[in-house]
Amino acid sequence: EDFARDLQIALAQRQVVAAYQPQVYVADGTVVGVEALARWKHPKRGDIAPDVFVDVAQKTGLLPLLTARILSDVTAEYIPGCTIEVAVNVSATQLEDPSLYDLFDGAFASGRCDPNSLIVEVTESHSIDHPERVAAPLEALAAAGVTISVDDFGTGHSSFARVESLHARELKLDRSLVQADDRAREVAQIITEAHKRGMRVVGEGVENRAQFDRLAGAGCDRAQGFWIAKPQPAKSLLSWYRTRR
Ligand code: G
Ligand code: G
Ligand code: NA
Ligand code: MN
Repeated sequence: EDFARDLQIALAQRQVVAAYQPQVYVADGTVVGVEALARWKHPKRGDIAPDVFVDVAQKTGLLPLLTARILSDVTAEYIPGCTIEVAVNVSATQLEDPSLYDLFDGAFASGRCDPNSLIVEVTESHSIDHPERVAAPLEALAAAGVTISVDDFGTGHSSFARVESLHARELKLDRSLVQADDRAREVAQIITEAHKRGMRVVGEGVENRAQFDRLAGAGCDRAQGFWIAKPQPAKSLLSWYRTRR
């Protein structure tokens, strides 16, 4: 309806933009990369969170346009020679669309997006009904050098079997695990199991030092969260980065 039409216009007019949240190595706190997160700067309603409009985009077939919009920002903000990793989100349902790969291939062809520095985070807002249909685009991305990451691990349907069927080399611990004071053992077990399988682990939603220290103690590779930095425009991220070093 109206909201869907607004979103379509917003995508075309670039009211939807990428914000970037840093990720750091847990071992030494240095910045390893950023996650690109969609933000809708609505002229009347103010900022609209992706939780709200990603659902609408999904129901109205606008997810490919959203991914194209975010990739367009990522390539526009690319700094030659900068080896920082960039993570972008795709919804699980998008994996069934064989043209997903073409969107990324277009970004690679621009020369402003290095597949070896790109992470594609698969968010399972809905379960994957046809594993055989999602395999092809993920395999193609992995073959191009992209790291597949499973988002929100530790909630819902996540399992190591599932992670392997998605060709993932990274998993992101859901913030409900990272923030729980009484789930440190569970977190440590997941990290050990991931490492055994050759995968790295990102802890997300780190909001204080205690949570960061717990991840460090459990051998977590990377961390992300408000305690490190909030999602922000590329420009302010650059000044944050300079003051940090
Ligand atoms: O930034 P925030 O925490 O509000 O994001 C909420 C959710 O929206 C996250 O689960 C994130 O994965 C999802 N999301 C953010 N940007 C995108 C995007 O560009 N595409 C898709 N499919 N999901 C996104
Ligand atoms: O996993 P997903 O892509 O859904 O998560 C990204 C979302 O989490 C973003 O919308 C971002 O704004 C939010 N986020 C990032 N860091 C934190 C944090 O430390 N605490 C909370 N509550 N949310 C965070
Ligand atoms: Na994500
Ligand atoms: Mn997540």
